[in-house]
Amino acid sequence: MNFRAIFETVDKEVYTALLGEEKRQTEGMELIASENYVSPSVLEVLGSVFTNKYAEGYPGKRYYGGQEFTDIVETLAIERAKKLFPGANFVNVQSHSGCPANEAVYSALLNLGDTVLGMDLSHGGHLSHGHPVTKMAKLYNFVRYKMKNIETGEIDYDALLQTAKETKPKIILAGFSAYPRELDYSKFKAIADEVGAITMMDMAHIAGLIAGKQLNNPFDFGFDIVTTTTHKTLRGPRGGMILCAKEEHAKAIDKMIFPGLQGGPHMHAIAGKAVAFGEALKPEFQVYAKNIIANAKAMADEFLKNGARLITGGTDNHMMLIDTVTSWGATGSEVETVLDKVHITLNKNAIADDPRGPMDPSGIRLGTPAMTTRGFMEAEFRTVAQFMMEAVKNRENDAKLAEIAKAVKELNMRFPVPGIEG
Ligand code: DSN
Repeated sequence: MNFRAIFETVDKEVYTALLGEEKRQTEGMELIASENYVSPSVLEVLGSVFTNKYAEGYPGKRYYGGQEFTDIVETLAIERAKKLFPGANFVNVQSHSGCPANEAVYSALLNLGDTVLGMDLSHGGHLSHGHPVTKMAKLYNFVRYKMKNIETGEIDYDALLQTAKETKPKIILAGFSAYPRELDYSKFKAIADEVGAITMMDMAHIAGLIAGKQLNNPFDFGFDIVTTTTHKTLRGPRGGMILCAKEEHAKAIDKMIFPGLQGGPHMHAIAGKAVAFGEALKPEFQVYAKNIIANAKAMADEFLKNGARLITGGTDNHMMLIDTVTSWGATGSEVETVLDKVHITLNKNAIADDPRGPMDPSGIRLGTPAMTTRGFMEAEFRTVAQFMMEAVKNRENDAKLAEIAKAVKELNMRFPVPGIEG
């Protein structure tokens, strides 16, 4: 049966939007550091009958009947995650995404008013690490650490220790959504041990690079808890996951996910996680992870060679942060807008201690996971950097922008998007 043809006749409006999005993704160059393209198998199971099933509880202990196949896929997701991240002795795959995963950990392990020590947002931390606008910041006391040197990305571990001694955090939280360097997990662990804190890492951005054995696994350094999304470098469906070394933490977190914060798990997403984790266990995923980093380094080199200022001076992972005001005399928002015109998608982003506001900050963030999935290698990423710099330089010249847009589209069309028929 041709489901697509049926869909077209039953809901023309959504069908037309779907075609539009497929065209946008095919013609466009996706440089948003947190996005990726899932495999056709993940897409297939996400649109499958698993979406029909309620499965409150956990495998073998559910509140509804008919769980013989949901139990299989959830158990597969858990066991595969344990293999991907050795040291994760207990895994919860039911969290709907990254923010809820972090919220579940705080809610399970903290009392109201307890302190968490996390990375400052403008130095790379995430909203869900206690930014004042969030609900979590009203319930718990979040204190901050920062980079010591913005030009190298070195974290100020001395200040981190000092703050930890002064504020006695219950959790010390590593992890970020805009930081291009590797963390020194052994230093986090030593500081946490000194003040009796739980160690937690939010690896959402780099989960695929850890699974692909290109970056360090926090469990190897004695970390207690790791949270993640499953759809960034890990290349699975949208979703979250919480991994624990110790049973006492895992038990409290499982109870907090269900029934504390969520009802029925999204079984189609959990089945998608199982498929994606199976893919990530294959040797070719390690090659993919290696290419992501090599491509990011090549792209960073191309920007640096041309005089751009990169926050931390380069990258060790999949992402770059560029100070566009200093580099090109354009705000992050202006750069995002002009690049949209040439089919290149990325996001404006605050840089460390940014004097500008969040809707028009001083920089951009970009990354290589999505286009590496499509097959771009270092040469293509260097070309992309050139396209970007050309477009920003000619931002008032519509004829030149049209020329660049055509070249970008031509390059993209040579690299198909998985799951979209050519
Ligand atoms: N929205 C994600 C990102 O872009 O980093 C984090 O939640």
